[in-house]
Amino acid sequence: MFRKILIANRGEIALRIQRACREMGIPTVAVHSTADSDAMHVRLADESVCIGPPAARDSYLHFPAILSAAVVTGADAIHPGYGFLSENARFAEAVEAHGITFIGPSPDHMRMMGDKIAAKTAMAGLGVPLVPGSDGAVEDLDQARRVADQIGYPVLVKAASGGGGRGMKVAHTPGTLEEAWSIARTEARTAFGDDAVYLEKYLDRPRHIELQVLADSHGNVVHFGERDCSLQRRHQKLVEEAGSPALDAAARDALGAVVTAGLHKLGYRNAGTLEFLYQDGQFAFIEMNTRLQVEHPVTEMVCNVDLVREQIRIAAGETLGYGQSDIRFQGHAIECRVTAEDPETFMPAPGRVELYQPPGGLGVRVDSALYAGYVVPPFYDSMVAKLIVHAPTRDEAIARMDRSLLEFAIHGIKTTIPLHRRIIAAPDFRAGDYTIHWLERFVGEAALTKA
Ligand code: MV4
Repeated sequence: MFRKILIANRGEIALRIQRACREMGIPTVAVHSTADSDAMHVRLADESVCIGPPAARDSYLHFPAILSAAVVTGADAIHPGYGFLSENARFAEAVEAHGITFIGPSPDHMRMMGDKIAAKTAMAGLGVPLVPGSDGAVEDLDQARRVADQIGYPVLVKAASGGGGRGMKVAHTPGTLEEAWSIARTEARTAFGDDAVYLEKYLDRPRHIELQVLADSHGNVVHFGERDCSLQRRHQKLVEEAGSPALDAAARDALGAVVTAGLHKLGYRNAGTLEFLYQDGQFAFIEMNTRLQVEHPVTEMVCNVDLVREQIRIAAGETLGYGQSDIRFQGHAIECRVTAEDPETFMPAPGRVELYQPPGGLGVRVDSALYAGYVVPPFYDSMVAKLIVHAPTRDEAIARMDRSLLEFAIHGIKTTIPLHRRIIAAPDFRAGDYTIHWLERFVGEAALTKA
């Protein structure tokens, strides 16, 4: 096992990783920018190193600062968390070049999944279902026209290096393909420095369902079921649930069997999440994330597993020690991501937390690095807390989330707690009847009734 783990992140996820390490008896090193000297992840770490000024590119993204912090403190492993350097293959290589273990997949697998075309090609070869589309990259507009005619409109032009919805353009008719094509390519070039694009059939009302997997370095691969992440606004997820209200056990088992067999063949290692669009009873793979995800707690609650502990054990070369039949799905879990934003305009609202009173009781979990007196800095992601509830049934989980949101008091800054209360009360949400477009309509309607 590792002697000391450096956590290359901040906020609630740095704390989450620290908690797993402490329970495993592994000392931790926190790194922080000058804006985070008073942060909870620094206060609770065994050791901390200041790695630079507030701008992430000069601190949390700065290879030399993080690597030197690991070397001087004698850390023998680095956990990247999510965001920042978590999916950076060059960083993983640099870590390994220093004789330090990167807690994650191999750099080659990270690079493969970072290229959406390579990821789709690999998954197709492994029997994972895809959205109908181009076979690899589309080189020019003529080829785009031929592919679009073949798969049928509407089509989506997507950037190979894309993410967060950037470099993605829909063409509803042949007459609009040229414009979609050139906008997507330009956006891809400016945002990612790579203008490679591909084409897919545009699905107009899918759910976003993702599957959590773990693989050890001895060929054992298991899945921990799905999360429904359809409730998003501008590619920011607000609410996630495990399992999906749209799936039954048979559908989950079938998808899980295909995916775990595929990743076994691929030789994948550590945690991974496969993203699917789900429409009309069909799954279509779109992307794979090679990191721990923000919403991992809902999976932990229904499967009674510590995914961070498992990531660390796998990176240290241990075997999983259990198989798919040992993994049971118990009850239902829901997560609300609370951000420091105006709940109506979504304007960032950093500032001083005057009072912090998290909810409690049976089946309630709060992952947060907030405390009374803390000043939320303006430089980073606005998420300040994840409220996760677990209950035997979905209806009971909804009731538990409702009362937990009522108990949750964060004073001094604006938060999205009031919006979460409205979402949880919405009949469509209660019925599990929503797609990736539901939330944007819901918040749009609210703005209209106000005006
Ligand atoms: C799609 C799609 C519809 N059809 N692909 C958005 C970001 C990227 N991860 C994939 N995305 C989408 N790909 C096809 N063929 C709709 C989206 C999409 C979306 C997907 C998941 C969650 C939220 C979304 C919001 C808008 C569009």
